[in-house]
Amino acid sequence: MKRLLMLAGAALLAAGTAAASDVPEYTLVIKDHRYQPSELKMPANTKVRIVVNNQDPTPEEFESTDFNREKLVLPNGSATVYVGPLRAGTYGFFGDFHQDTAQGRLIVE
Ligand SMILES: [Cu+2]
Repeated sequence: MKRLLMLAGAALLAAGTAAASDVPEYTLVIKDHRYQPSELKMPANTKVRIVVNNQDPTPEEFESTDFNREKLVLPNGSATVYVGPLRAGTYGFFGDFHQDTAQGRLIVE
């Protein structure tokens, strides 16, 4: 009985690990208050992970009203944001602290 429970636990753990690594990951770099790249293509109806890497010496906030996310990214730091699943379309995002230059969009198709 004890052995059976341990096996069940191991199976759950393995399933969790597989699910996490199955999420497609994209990287966005913030440099000179701009997103690089400024356009990210990603699959429709799929949950994705975006790692936002801020290479500026000032904080930024990764934000989108189109897909409703807001995440602070520390100077020379990274933050992870889960997005979607989204329907096909174009979704804007911006850096809340430098909206004049930090603009980008997701092309979901
Ligand atoms: Cu904000």
